[in-house]
Amino acid sequence: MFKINTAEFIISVAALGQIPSSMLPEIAFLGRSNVGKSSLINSLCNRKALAKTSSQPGKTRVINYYRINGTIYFVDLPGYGYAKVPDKIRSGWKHLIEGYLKSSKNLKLGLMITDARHEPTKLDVAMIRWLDFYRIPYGIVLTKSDKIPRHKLQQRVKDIQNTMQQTNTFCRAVLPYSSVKGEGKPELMKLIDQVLHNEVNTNSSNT
Ligand SMILES: Nc1nc2c(ncn2[C@@H]2O[C@H](COP(=O)(O)OP(=O)(O)OP(=O)(O)O)[C@@H](O)[C@H]2O)c(=O)[nH]1
Ligand SMILES: [Mg+2]
Repeated sequence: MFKINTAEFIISVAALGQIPSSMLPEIAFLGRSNVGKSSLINSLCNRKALAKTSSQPGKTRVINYYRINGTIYFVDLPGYGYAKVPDKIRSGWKHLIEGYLKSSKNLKLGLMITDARHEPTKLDVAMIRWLDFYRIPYGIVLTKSDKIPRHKLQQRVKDIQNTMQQTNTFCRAVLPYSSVKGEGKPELMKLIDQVLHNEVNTNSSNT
């Protein structure tokens, strides 16, 4: 089972040219602003403030790299879809996120984070299509699961699983998660472990 022993902040990147060249495998965290990407990183690493979190949307405006166990990178991407952001900044984020997805050769897994209380947005669906287009394996993580009644959560997981089975090939799992309660952590760690150790199961058709 994948276990996190050390986690350290490495670099914030505001432009594609600054992306570190490294051979370490990467796991990217993507999703709308304020869905809990940074909180998820802290929860996985058992740290309170490794990644900066905020109740104010739009906190992460750069790509943040964290090195885990000295051997892999967690990549915290800027949250998209926050309405109150000037167009110019928004298009800058889009450029950064898409540029990263397009060019990252070491990206092993995308974690697409959505708020368990809401259906995935149009932007989430667009992002999922991107991941499929670039043949990047991904998991869909329904975060803030502590804020929704059990039966609704189970129904949402089922609905998304059904949609994924019908349309997508690169989705590996749909997992509920609570960064407050730690729910979903073993399952997510297992998925990370699988992609890091079982290449056959990930990019096998990406030849
Ligand atoms: N109850 C609950 N609150 C959460 C959970 N995850 C995140 N939050 C809260 O949601 C807010 C946003 O969390 P962040 O982790 O900063 O979200 P983000 O996706 O990194 O946001 P940006 O950096 O703006 O893109 C904070 O107030 C968190 O405390 C969760 O699992 N449960
Ligand atoms: Mg953040």
